[in-house]
Amino acid sequence: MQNFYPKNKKDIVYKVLGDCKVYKNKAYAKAYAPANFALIKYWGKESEDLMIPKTGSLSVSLGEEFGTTTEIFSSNDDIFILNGEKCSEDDNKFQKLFKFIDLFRSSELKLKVVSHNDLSTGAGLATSASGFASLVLTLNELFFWNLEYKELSILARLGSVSASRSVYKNGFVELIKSDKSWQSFSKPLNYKWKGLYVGILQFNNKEKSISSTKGMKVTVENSVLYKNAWQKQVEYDMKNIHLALKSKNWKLFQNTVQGNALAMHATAISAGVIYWSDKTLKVIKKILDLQEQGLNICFTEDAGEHIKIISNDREIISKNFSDAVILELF
Ligand code: 2P0
Repeated sequence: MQNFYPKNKKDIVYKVLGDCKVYKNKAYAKAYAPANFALIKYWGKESEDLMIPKTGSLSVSLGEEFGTTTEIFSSNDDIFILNGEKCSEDDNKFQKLFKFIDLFRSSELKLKVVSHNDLSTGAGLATSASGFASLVLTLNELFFWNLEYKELSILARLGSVSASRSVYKNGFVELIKSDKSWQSFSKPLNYKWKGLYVGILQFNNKEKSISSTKGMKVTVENSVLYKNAWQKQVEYDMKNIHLALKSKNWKLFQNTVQGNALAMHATAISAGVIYWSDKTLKVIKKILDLQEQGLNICFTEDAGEHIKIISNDREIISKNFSDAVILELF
């Protein structure tokens, strides 16, 4: 894959699929991909056309229970059913989905796509990640591609950068910003941390007011803090998160994860992109208080008002946040 300079997504698709690019398909395929949440955030694109992130990122996948299941049927018409409801052709979600599928199919092939999210769509709980990852895994079945996970992660990235990390069902995953940046891909990491819990605190089912795609674009264009500091922040945090995961060093983990989330939101806020609500702030302050008392608890927050609480003691989460949906990560 030397000296290849793609001009658009289709060029990348041709390069990745190579010989697989033959238009034959099954009548039906189905696959699941988990949501993931980032411990070291992706925020900002180097190229929007090629979906290349400015930096690497690192996440944890949420396993079998929190993700998206996608089924695809061959059909007489393009149809998209999301969480039991048929999407209109004018709907942004319908258009985004089929624009993506167009990268892979012949113009005659019509498809019915049925997707179900376990978490609220568009609320900042990584449904776009699990959505595009499950779509790519389903297309891999439908079109007999038999691709490696690395290649699937590159294709999922073309739908949504964070989807690249969601092709892996469990564990920690790193998106590597490759030197040949069109090839940026995700890989699973060997670290395991038994007894690590996450509590998802979802305040409502509303879609976020600013999409992540727009929020990060506005940040990249307008935040001086982002321009001067974000890349350095990620490099620093990436080193520390690897050390923390390797040695299961809670304090280093807490400071790194929380610091990275706060830094991401600081850059966004400095550009006027605010995802926090009063509830978010209240929970953050409570967690900081609990840390002052010496408890092992920290938080992260993505592009939405909801909070993910992390602890190595389930009871610390359940006692202090009775509304949190808690899952063990390993
Ligand atoms: C992440 N987020 O690393 C970061 C942290 C939100 C905050 O990836 O434009 O839905 O489709 O690539 O992947 C959300 O952004 O955005 C996201 P696009 P995406 O998880």
